[in-house]
Formats: sequence, C-alpha cells, structure tokens
Amino acid sequence: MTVNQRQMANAIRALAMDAVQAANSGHPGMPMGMADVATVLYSDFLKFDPADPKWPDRDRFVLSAGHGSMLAYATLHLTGYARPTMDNIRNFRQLHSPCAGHPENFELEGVEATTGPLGQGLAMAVGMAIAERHLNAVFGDQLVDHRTWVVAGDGCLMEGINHEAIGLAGHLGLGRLNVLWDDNRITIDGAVDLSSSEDIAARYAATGWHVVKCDGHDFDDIRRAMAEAVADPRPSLIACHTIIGYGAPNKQGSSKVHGSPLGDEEIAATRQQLGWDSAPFEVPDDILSAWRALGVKGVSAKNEWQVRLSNSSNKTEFMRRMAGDIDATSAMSAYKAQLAVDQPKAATRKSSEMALGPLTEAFPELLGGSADLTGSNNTKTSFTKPLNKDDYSGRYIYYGIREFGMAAAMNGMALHGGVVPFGGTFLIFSDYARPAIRLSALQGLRVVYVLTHDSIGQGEDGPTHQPIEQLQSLRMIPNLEVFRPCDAIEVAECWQLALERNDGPSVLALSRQDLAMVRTSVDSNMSAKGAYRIQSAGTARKVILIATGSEVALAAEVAAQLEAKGIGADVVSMPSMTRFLAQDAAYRNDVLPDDGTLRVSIEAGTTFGWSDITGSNGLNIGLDRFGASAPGKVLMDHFGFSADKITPQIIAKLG
Ligand SMILES: Cc1ncc(C[n+]2csc(CCOP(=O)(O)OP(=O)(O)O)c2C)c(N)n1
Ligand SMILES: [Mg+2]
Repeated sequence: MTVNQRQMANAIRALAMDAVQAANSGHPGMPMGMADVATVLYSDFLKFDPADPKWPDRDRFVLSAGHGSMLAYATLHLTGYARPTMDNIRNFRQLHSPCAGHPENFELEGVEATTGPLGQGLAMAVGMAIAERHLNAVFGDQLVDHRTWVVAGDGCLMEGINHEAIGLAGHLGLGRLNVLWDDNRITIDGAVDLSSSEDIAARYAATGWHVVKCDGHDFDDIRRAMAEAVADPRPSLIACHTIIGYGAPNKQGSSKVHGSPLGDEEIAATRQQLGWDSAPFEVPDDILSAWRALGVKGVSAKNEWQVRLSNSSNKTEFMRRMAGDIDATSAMSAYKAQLAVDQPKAATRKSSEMALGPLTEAFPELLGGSADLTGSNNTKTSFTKPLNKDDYSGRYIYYGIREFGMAAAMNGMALHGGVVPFGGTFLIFSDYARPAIRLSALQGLRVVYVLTHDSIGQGEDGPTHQPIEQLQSLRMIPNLEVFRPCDAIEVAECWQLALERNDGPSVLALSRQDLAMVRTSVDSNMSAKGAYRIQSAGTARKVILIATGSEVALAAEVAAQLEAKGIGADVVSMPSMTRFLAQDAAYRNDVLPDDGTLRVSIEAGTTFGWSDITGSNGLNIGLDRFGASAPGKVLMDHFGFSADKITPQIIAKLG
C-alpha cells in the first residue's frame, strides 16, 4: 500500500502530541495544525540534504512560530537528519535534550534560527533572504540560488516587528522569501478577533507582497498556493487556513490545544480519529520510509551544486566567505601606524568611519547599514555602494527607521553566512533593537552594532536622546561584547576585536563629540585585555582612575590635578568591562591591585554596577538621573564631568 501525504502528516501530529504529553509541557496545537502544510513543503518544495545540513545553497527554513518546535523536531527526524534521534524527541524539553522548548540554532543542525520571541523569526528570515540575493548577485545562480521559507503564526504577524520586517522585504523585493502563515484564528487568549480585526492580506499587499490563500488541510490546494508563491517575483504571504490541533476531536479549533498536553483520553480519541495505531514514538515503517525518501531526494541537488562549485573560478573566494574568517589585524596595521603619527582629534563615531575604510576595502563580506542615521552613525564608506532592488551586489543597506527590524535582519544575515553585517543607530535606541541584540548574543552571531551619541555629551537633543542606563544594561547581556573606545586608536582596536570574534555580537559605543587622542602607541592591541593602565602615577600612587570612552581624557585631566597636589594617580582605560573581567587574576591584580588604593570610576552614565569594579569603598562618578537639553560641553560641566568638580571629591574621599 502506498503511503499518502495525510499519513505522513499524521506522523508529525503523533510525535507532537506524544512528546508534549511525555514532557507534560509544550505546544501540540501548532504542529498538528500545520502538519499538512509542512508535509507539502518538505515533499515538493524545500531544497535540503539531511546528510549535509549546512550545505550553503540549501533553502533556509525558519519556524518563526517557535512554540511549535515539535514540528521542526519531527520533520528533521523523519527526513533523516542525524539528530534529533527518537530518544532526543522522547526527552523533548528535558535537560540536555537538543529538543529544547523552543528551537535553538546551536542545538541542532537543521534549525536555522533560534525562535520563540514571536515575530523575530520572520524578521530574521528577511535578513537571510537579503544575504541570499546579495551573494547571488556576487557569485551568480551557479553557486547561490535558494529560497527562504518561514512558518509564522498569528502572533508573528501581530507583533510590531512584523511591520518593520515586511516593509523592508517588500521594499527590497525579496521574491525568494515565502511566508507560510498558520492562519488558524486562534491565539492563547482565544479567538484572534478578541484583539484583532485587521485585514492582513490587504496590509501585506499594500507593502508590496504577493498574497495567496489556501486550505491548509487540502494537499492539492496547498501545493497550488506554494507554486504560485514560488512563481511570483514578490515576497509571498501564503495564508494557510488551518484548524489548530487538527485531529484532536474534542479540542481542535480552540485555544485549549495551543500550549497544553492533550491528556490521555483526548490522545486516545485522536489516535482513533487519525487512524494512528502505533505506540508513542513509533512510526510505521512504510510511513518512515516515505519520509526518508524525501531526505534522500535532496542529495542530487546538493551533488549537482558541488560539481558547479568545483568548476567555478570563484570557488576559493566563495568558500572563504562562507567560512567567515576575518584577519582584521593585518588589514588595519598600516592604518593604525598612520594614526600613531597623525594623532587625529575626532569624535569616535568619525574614527569608526575612518577604521571602516580599510576594513570595508579589505573585506567584501562586510555589509553595512543604518536605521536612517547614516550621516550621524558614520557607517558608510566609499567601498559600500547601496544595496537595493535593482542592485543586490551593493553593500550598504538603508534600513529606514526600523531599529528592531535592522537588528533582526542582521541576525538573519549572520545566520545565513557569507556576509558580516554591521548597522548603526543612536545608543539610546538600542532599546528599540534590544530583543534582537539579545538574540544575536544567544545565537552566538557576529553582528556589530555601531551605537553613536553615547552620552549626555551628544548635547542639544535632550534627555530623550541621552543614554543613561543603556551602557550598563547592554553589558548585562551574556555574550554581548560592549566596547566604549576612548580615541581613534582604541576604535581601530575594538573594530578588530569585534570582527575577529565569530561567536557573538559586539556593540561599539561611540561619541558624537570630538575626543583628543590619549593613546600614542599602536604596538599591541591593548583593548584586547578590556582595560589597561594608559598612564602611570608620577608620584606614589594613591588613586586609580578607571574611565571609558569620552571620560578617559577627562580622567587624565583629573590625574594631572591630583599629581600637582602630590597625589599619585594611575589612569586605566576600560574599553570593555567584560573582557577585563575575563582576564586572569594576575593581570587584573596588576591593573587594579587589591591593596586599598582608592578606585574611582568615571563614566557619563549610570553608576549602577560600577562598585563591582571599584569596590564598595570606591568612588563612582556617573549620572543617575536623566540629562537635559543644552550644548554637550555645558551639560558635561553641569552634571559634574569636569576635573574641577571631580578632583575635590577624590581629595575629600582620601581624607
Ligand atoms: C514576543 C512574544 N510575546 C509573547 C509570547 C508568548 N506566546 C507564545 S505563543 C503565543 C500565542 C501565539 O499565537 P499564534 O501565533 O496564533 O500561535 P497558535 O496559538 O496559533 O499556535 C504567545 C502570546 C512569545 N512567545 N513571544
Ligand atoms: Mg494562531
């Protein structure tokens, strides 16, 4: 007897309901509702090879509705990926099982993105589709010619980021992006119409998307809709009309199946309804074989691509870009040597632009951009022409005023590989992008955030635009490197470090205002240690001044005043607190000896957390209130960031 697609889809349903039941936790409704659509996708459209999950020209599949993770685990297992094994699926949601509650890119090959925060999967897929079109423009159809498929729920379409993401995709005409919307009209609280009455199809159409609808439980209709999506040159929304929890006779179609186990009774009834006789975690041989055959089918496309790659004159460069190795140090050496000679006084946002010159010249994989602040963030160089619908070979993206969308798209680009994204906005608006910055860190992605106007020193725009808590709150995100360089040499060093790490994101916090050079030597990358003595006490050391960014030059002024009074003061520049804390004890003790010397931190932002560096007996100079609107210099002085105001506090503290 030949196996039909409904039986294949029922394997997904059974695994989903049984795994959720075993874990007594999880979301059966979405995988059961979308099982038919997923079966058609894997059978007839998706280009994949389970034996080589990272094959560069594979289609990307993003389960944006990450709560339906069992859909991903079931299809990966059924099509023959080495993992998850059936044992992994049995241990769904348990410690050390790669079948985590939500799909994690670092747990399983074949999971292209970490999803769960609704809306972000789709927004990352936009970045993947940008990377695909860019690499296609550079390397041609021979090497790069794939699609990005997304499964998204009502929640992914309701979230605000959806607006940013689809606006960007529509504008850039990303026709290789196809979104399968699980249009089940149910969310956790109940029916979608409790909270929403928008015409989603009209909204997408108005944004430049192609929209097609289908009955998500009619295989021929699903196939027709997907084929139309593939044929259309615009990005496509495929509205799949489905029933959440399809197959569970008493619970389907209601929010009860969204996020709770069905229960033994309903599972028994579902087995009967679906005609599924197998025990939990068993798939009949003929059905498993039908799935495995789909997995094997992908091998020929992969092999044909391998032949094209072998014959391509671009092979070496293509593989280099996909490997993602960047030797920024050698690319920067001549530039840095010149800095030591010129000693330019410049805003660090400007010296970042200067550093980007040699970097974007040396590394064509760098793809820059800004959320409508190009001239302020100084993110564009002469080597990066605009990327747009008419020319995807460009390397500069005008993201528009879409900080969250930009950050998520950059995550998608980094996940895709072959490109290294950097993008700018004001440091204050990192809050708008924060959920995606967090996902850069969680997923271990090399994304560089160029965040300028990094303190009240930005001046006249006033408190809405002046970061206070942002630096420290970004430093709290695990695996996010926050750099706040003090001059052009540190900026160059921090750019090197940001590009040379390939296991996580970096923030460069940069000043609007001009900063004097503090460093003179470029012999070694001092920023690599996170903090270092930039100036030693001239007389017996009584104080260690620890400063970041624009406050390092100020610390040097304070040191001069102290020294004039016979008080020896070291100045420590701390471009990266986290890197410093990761150094060995000997180094940390050398820079900050535990001998009772007074430690003073100076940073034009919250003092929260700085006592970790200074000890509770230290002095923390900062700003624990909102700023004000006035010229930057006036504000710095007004809020106490002047040597004349800081020195007396230190003398008083020394007693
Ligand atoms: C940003 C975000 N907010 C809230 C949640 C919690 N949450 C998970 S699923 C869900 C409902 C999603 O509804 P829908 O996308 O229609 O999924 P369905 O119930 O149809 O499976 C919510 C609110 C989340 N995961 N992410
Ligand atoms: Mg729904």
